[in-house]
Amino acid sequence: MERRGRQRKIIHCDCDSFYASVEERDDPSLVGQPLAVGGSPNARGVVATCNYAARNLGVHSAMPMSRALKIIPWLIVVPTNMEKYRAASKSVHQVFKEYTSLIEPLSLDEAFLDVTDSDHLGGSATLIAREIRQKVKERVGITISAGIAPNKFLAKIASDWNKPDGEFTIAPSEVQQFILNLPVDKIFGVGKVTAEKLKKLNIFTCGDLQGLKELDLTARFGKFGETLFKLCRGIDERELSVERKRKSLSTERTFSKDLMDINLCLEKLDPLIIDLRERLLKLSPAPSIKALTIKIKFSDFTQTTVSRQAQEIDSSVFHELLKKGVTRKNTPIRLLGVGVELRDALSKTTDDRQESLNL
Ligand code: DCP
Ligand code: MG
Repeated sequence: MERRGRQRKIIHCDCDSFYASVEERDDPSLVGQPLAVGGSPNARGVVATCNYAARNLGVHSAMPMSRALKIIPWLIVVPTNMEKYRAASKSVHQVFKEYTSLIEPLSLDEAFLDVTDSDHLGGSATLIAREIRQKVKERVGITISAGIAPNKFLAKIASDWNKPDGEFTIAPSEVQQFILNLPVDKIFGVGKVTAEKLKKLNIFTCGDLQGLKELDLTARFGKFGETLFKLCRGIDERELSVERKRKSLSTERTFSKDLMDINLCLEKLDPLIIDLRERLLKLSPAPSIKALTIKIKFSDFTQTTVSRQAQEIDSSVFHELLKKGVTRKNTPIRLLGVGVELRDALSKTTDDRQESLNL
């Protein structure tokens, strides 16, 4: 892989007390008051999140609302309004997109950004993170914290370091020093059970963990031991899982003998349509079709495509498109293809007015 071995620049962004911040933005009288967003205490609801004023008094996410109210009787409780949070999330993610297309969204309020190849602000990941935080504040009206580091593991830890409304950079040269004192339970995958096991071995920090040989770790923790060996040294090679939206899907066939007439072409088209249908069914989530497309390559290697807007696979539409396409040249056909264009694509719209003929 090209990028392997290169020093990467990863930013982890995470909005602060997200739902609560959106509610405070929309009702400034809530600011500074302990506030919880979530289900009603009577209906055994739980705290989805709470602002830092409530956290400082001991309330936290996933706590029963009735318990939260026992801890802070004057706690203000606001019901969740997902529509509002989704809109805010969209605006936040819009800001991310201004800096890189390599984004791994983790939840409504959280994402990894790979800005290794970004030219913004002289390529400084710290300055990019700062500008993102500023823009989110201005445009969305909430605060977001950021962690900047050479990999996902460290970036995620760093975003929590100065929360709320903070940022923290772990430069490559600082990784070794930083990791030494990091408690082992900060490593993802190290839950209570593993942390307890390690404690019995007198291992509390990543520095302590570095004292164990890789073989010891795999003997004790299996495959996870290998991961632990790397993580406690600040090494995490995971790439971002970037969601790439499929814009189209197609299947085609080159024939061993050129097809001489339209009936033969129509006959060869049907298995291709069946294949396309099957491939579409395998896509998850089920995509929404925008247009059907026929591709024809003539024996002189010129090719043409014909498309029409459609919501579903329809053999008769493909047949019509084929008939239209073959009339464009009086030459035998060496390849036929069928395809669909999918919705939510950034590609140009395709309809009968935009047929192309690349002769
Ligand atoms: N959430 C939820 N139930 C949970 C945890 C979270 O409904 N058990 C929702 C509410 C949060 C949002 O997801 O606002 C984001 O989750 P985070 O873990 O990022 O928490 P916050 O953004 O609220 O706080 P923080 O400042 O710690 O990021
Ligand atoms: Mg958050």
